[in-house]
Amino acid sequence: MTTLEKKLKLFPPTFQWGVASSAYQVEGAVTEDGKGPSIWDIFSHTPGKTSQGENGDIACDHYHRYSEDLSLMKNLGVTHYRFSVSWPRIFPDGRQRMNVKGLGFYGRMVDTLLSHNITPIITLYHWDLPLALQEQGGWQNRDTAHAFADYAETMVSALGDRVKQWITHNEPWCTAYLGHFSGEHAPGIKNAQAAVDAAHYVLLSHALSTMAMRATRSDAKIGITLNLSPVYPKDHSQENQKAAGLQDVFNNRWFLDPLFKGEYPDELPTIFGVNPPDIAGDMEIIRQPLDFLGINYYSAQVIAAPVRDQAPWPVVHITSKDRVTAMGWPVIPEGLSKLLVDLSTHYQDIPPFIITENGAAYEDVVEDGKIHDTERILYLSDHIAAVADAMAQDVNIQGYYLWSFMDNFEWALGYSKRFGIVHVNYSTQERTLKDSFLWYRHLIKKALS
Ligand code: GCO
Repeated sequence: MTTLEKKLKLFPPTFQWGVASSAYQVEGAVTEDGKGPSIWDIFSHTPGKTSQGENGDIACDHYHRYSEDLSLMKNLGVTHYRFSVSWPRIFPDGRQRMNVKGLGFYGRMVDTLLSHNITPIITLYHWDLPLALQEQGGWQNRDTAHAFADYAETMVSALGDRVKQWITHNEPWCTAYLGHFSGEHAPGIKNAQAAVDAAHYVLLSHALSTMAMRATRSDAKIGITLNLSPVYPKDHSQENQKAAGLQDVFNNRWFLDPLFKGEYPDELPTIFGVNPPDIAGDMEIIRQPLDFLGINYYSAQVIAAPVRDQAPWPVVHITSKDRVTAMGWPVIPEGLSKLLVDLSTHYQDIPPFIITENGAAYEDVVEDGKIHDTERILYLSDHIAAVADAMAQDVNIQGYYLWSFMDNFEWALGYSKRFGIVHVNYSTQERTLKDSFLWYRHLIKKALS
């Protein structure tokens, strides 16, 4: 028996063993059945924005092949599937005009999952904002928060009888920072004030939608998913601890503090050089009680202060690159247990956790129709063991969703990075099970037996 198998008894029978995906990364069919354009449709078609100009027009063609894909998922034996809804399929113009055909697609997905005994968990925003809303200022416009609450309410009214768990936003850090500061993601804005404002209105939209969904269905379980990355100072020197502290604000506390303390960290203006909007009453609204916190964990960082200051704030990453994924991300499983234990001690009002994403990209090689992705198996096994270690320290963790079910469109990196446990041949759309699929299937079976 492996060390991980010994730890499996720590997982309760109700534990959610899942896989995750997102609409724009897998669906394709970007103009089908009345879908409106999203900011990612435009961004990915703008020269120079994605690796080799790749886009999600076809992606894994999941919109047409969902039935085959969900059968594979049944074969995998997962208890849960986390997917996102494309907002512009439901509201092609951002608001008001509802597209019944778009809603129909997600209704079919949900029914198929339930017929396979797989419980759906839906993310409402995984970055594909309707273009029509971007044209009115997108996340820099407070009104977008209200449009989002209306969309959330529509979804819960339509599917809330069958879907009980809802995630408002996926990784607001990426929406704010990558979308509005570094410009690496749609809508490609590069402005500190825009980033800090977008973060605020995304948080507000999270809270307004949470209230609207609860008013519609009191049995809806609602959370938000943050990408969190713990920070270790290089040593105990004061300057390195300070640098690590700033990085922790940037990586984690920028969103955690408003959600669970009702305030922004004091250091935020030091990092961005600007203040968040100071609007009376917003912080109290943002601090809605939640049913769970979704955590996406990939890696951790070791941080030191640089010799000279560098923008936007003085820290340097010196994390060891001994063991890295194809993304160049260091493999640090113990960072996940540290994160979970630290969060539950530092935030008094924090709800139970669900690991909504964890996984790794590697250079997969297809040999005789097989993919022996041993590095991915090791990554997954070490991280699931880290979840068990946190549970052994009394941290309440309700689920683990592997990112990702199948290879897909990795945003600005196009199709160059493969995170799936199902291999996708993008020329033929053929699916091939990787060894990690077989390994995960075996693990889930053991855990549930
Ligand atoms: C994110 C997203 C996913 C990514 C995954 C790998 O974390 O960026 O939720 O859409 O594909 O994380 O980078």
